[in-house]
Amino acid sequence: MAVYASTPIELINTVYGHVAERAALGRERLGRPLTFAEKVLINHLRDPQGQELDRGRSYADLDPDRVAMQDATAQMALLQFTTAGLAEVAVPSTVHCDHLIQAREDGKVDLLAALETNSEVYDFLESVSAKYGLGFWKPGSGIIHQVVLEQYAFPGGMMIGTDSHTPNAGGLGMVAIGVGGADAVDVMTGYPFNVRWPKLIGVHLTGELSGWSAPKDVILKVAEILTVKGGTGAIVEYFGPGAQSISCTGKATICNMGAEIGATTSLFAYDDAMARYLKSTGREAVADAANAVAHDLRADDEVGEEPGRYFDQVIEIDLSTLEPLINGPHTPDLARPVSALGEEARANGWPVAISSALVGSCTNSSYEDITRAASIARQAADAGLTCKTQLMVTPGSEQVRATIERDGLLADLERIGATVLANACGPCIGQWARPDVHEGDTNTIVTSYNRNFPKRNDGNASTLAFVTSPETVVALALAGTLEFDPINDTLTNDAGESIKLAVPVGEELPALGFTPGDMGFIAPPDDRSAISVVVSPTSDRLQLLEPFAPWDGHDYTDLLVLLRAEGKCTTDHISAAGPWLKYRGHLENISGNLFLGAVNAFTGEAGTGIDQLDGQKRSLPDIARHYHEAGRGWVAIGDENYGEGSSREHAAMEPRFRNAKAIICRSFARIAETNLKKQGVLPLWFTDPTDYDQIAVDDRISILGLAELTPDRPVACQITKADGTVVPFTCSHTMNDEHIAWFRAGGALNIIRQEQGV
Ligand code: MIC
Ligand code: SF4
Repeated sequence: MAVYASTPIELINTVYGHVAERAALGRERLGRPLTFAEKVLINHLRDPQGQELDRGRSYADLDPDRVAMQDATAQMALLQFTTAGLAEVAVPSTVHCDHLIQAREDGKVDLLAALETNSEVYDFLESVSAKYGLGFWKPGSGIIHQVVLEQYAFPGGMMIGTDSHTPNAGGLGMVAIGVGGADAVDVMTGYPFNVRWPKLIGVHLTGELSGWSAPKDVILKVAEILTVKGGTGAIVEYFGPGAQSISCTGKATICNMGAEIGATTSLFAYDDAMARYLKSTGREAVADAANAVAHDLRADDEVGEEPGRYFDQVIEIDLSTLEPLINGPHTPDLARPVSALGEEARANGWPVAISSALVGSCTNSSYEDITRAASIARQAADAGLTCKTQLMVTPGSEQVRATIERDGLLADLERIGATVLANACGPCIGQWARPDVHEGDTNTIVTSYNRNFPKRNDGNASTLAFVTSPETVVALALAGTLEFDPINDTLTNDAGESIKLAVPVGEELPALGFTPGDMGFIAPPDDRSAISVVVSPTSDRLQLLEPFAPWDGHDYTDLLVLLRAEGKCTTDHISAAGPWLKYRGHLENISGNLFLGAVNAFTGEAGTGIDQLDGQKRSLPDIARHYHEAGRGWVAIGDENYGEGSSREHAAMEPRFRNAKAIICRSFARIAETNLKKQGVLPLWFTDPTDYDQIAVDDRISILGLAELTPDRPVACQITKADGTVVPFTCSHTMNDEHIAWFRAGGALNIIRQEQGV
């Protein structure tokens, strides 16, 4: 399959060719007008006539137009793909090298270091891409979501990506869904993408942003309203006059962070701002094609008139009254006005002095973002101010970096002391060699990123991260303290003068157009027969996968309890990133981080437990290995929204590899739950949430009636207490017949392998 550096217009025309007809079919089937998300989904159904469309209940089979993977998740996805017996991927797919570059000095030095340290992994990804027909974006080309927005996303399209922030492309009107690698393997092998037919949350935007308020504030507000699990199972569709006043990249920021509320995805309807962005990024033909079907690239008119009839929930936001917000620490739904943070920090004993300020990431590194941030830097430098703390800038793509360099914006930021890092994730994902702060040092950082879980940026659980817009990050860096409100307070320069910052001014798009820089795209060669993919058996970074064993047909009895996770148990708690990213292609080695961040109720600390085979206290990955080697199955117990955050399927594959049979929780985040199903681990929900409290360290858990596992029917379980008492309890689950088949086969991949005759 030919894969290019951007989506070919022929592919887009094919999608647009049936959009009107499919929308008409959708209206007929549902007997009502459609929202935009529904139109896109119906246009990508494998069986548009027959597919059941019951919101929040049916599982739907969809055919996405593309697959995108970043280097930290692509390794496991492609290791799985290579065992499926196909000669090439069935849909256009790309790999983007962005997560493995460590921030140490500056962009150039760090990139060179990464090329050396990660050469084995990059070579693997490049050769596997070449062999199976995927496009390969080299290290330095940019962060997956920015590159996708600039090159591949198109209004009304649908894609999946092995990263939770894939919904970034919703800023350009795409249904873009973050998934685990196994879902990507399905689509790359020609199977449909299976997802629950989503509920719909409408966000009605009125008014217009002004002053210090930015698109970031829209999503911080939505996250505050919906909380980290409020979007689960839903698509968030933004609409109303305010939506049209936000730039395409601003929309992308809002959709990107929809991952933080657990939404399946978020999107905006096609409008002029998107057309302008398409033209500016060299895709005039896409804009023309979209204009021709514009009517079906937005909701039907009735939806805007009476949103309550078409959405399951409607949120109203008046952009004119939206204040600049900042969230954190430790959770993305804890927002308050920037002006209120200083006092709150003092009251809570959070350090008000800022130890580092970070701008950029896949969320906030557009041309417009950087112009707004640079406008603050420029006036500050002119007034004799410099940063009172370290300021680091991560451009989202090489195209943005080259353009902001050409236009003098990087120079503006450097004048106040900023360092420009590589076009990569860097400190957003723990890839930050930070000499100034050590484990246990309580300190405050501000970022324009999206997540702020403990250990997320620098691996130190005592770092408190607050998330806000890029321009506010720069203002706070100039002040060096959380006790600064850029709207009302002043700064003092070396001459002792009081300086009031003027409101940030941005440019939506570069007047001179974008300059591509060194793009770094490698298309797969036409003749791929001679390409071989080598994985050294002695490598500590890559390991070929052994298929997991199928279910043996027996109930699970007397499973050990590895831990009872207390409070948040995000994928960062289950499978930490940072230094562990280097093992993303080696299942055995990465299993050394299993649950290291999870607070275990049985020890009261993160990452430790009591080994039930010998009574010793040791690390959770060691205990899991011990159980595995002893041939004992186990369960992990979790609280609400287990697996919140990222798409990394390592959080499901590691327990599977170490012999977990089930994860039993009060509730699950969508991707984490699917990842467990895909690998053949049972995700079970306590029917009575208070049962969570009664699980003790020395309990044994049995899961019964597995031969009769049925959709919508509870599963009988029991606890055997240390004194022999048996306490029955039940769990529900969300498995349909297909998911149950995955469980029986020992994982979805085994079914693909059987069907391919491997
Ligand atoms: C993240 O932001 O947590 C990541 C790192 O991009 C992850 C993917 C991963 O763990 O590789 C995500 O968001 O899915
Ligand atoms: Fe990379 Fe951070 Fe974006 Fe994840 S959230 S893709 S780590 S920049």
